[in-house]
Amino acid sequence: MTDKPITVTSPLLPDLNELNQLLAIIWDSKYITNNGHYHQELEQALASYLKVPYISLFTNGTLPLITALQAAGIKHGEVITTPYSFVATTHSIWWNGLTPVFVDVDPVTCNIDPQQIEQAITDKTVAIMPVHCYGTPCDTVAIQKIADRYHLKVIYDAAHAFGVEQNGISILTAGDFSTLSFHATKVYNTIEGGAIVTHSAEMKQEIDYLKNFGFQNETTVVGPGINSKMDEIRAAYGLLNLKKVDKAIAKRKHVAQKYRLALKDVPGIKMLPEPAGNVRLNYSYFPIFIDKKKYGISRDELYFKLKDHGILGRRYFYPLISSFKTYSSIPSAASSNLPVATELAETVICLPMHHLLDDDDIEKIINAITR
Ligand code: T4K
Repeated sequence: MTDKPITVTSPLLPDLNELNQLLAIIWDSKYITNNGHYHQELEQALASYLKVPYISLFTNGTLPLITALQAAGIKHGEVITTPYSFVATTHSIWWNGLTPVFVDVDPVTCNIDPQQIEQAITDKTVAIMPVHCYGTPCDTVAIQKIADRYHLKVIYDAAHAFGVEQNGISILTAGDFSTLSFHATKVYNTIEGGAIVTHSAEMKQEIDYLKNFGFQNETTVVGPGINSKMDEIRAAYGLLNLKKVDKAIAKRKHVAQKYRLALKDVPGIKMLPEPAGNVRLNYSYFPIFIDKKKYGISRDELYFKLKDHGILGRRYFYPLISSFKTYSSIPSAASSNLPVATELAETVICLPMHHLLDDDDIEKIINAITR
């Protein structure tokens, strides 16, 4: 058993010798960014691995959200979104000068509730930005029906949903755009990184212009783009990590199974149900929800007790985005409008979940919770 703190996650790292070999090639080529060889190779490899038609790499997972809204041509209006996410989701709406409209989530999946989406639509609504929270697929069919009925764009924040599939089809093909994060804390990482998945070569082209200042060629700028390109070093790192990601996901699945078995009968601890149907999960997070009355102590008491034992879970996603000062004056941000999300945020702890946890670590975590 290790005395080192057990962190909520640990980055998947490529083999250092293999990385050094690729670095030597990059050094030799002196081509280190701007759609270089490894950038192109990683885009192809990811499109194939993720079973998506078109993907554009980015330097993180926030700029794809900002850029997708721009690529969708949305300049004014309201975007319906979830408050139960990482703050980058809503920030991307704000950075585009659009108004976020928060609606409540489903208590079972933690994802945006389609019925609530429909009720929040006004004549200013232009788009929906759902999140596949913890990698659990949203109700993409219901969301698309609403989007079609009201002519709305759908931009999925799929930061947690790398490799998630339903009936053999990538969840990233839902909506108009899906965005990914390849941050160090994610199932698959390029240190920092991200991507947009789209449906057409034309849209990929548009996105590729926008992530390179809007340059179409040496002398033509098609729009006010930004610089959000991934460099060659991280693309090479990403290619190597792609070879290891399946094994890492399998290890995460093992951890999830152990947690499920050990915690299923603990009074006052709720876990997400395994999704019905043929879903390939990525086990990116393992949230538990604490009912103080039944468990005996509150979420925060447990959170800090675990910390004392060197177990560093995280309260993703507390506080709710809608409760941050930046957003709290928006009418839809009132907690009375978001009772389910408020409850989830106040009761959640994400347990350590990564490929390096061994059975002793898992036992230590389970003992600390069940004792
Ligand atoms: N949309 C959604 C739904 C997201 O969840 C995120 C990001 C985004 C959009 C935006 O994507 P990016 O622009 O970030 O690509 C983390 C991540 O920084 C963030 O990427 C992630 N979501 C969010 C949920 O979590 P922190 O502040 O909790 O991370 P931090 O630094 O406290 O790390 C957590 C633990 O991970 C540490 O205790 C130890 C371990 N760790 C972390 C790093 C960075 C390592 O072992 N090595 C490392 O290098 O935000």
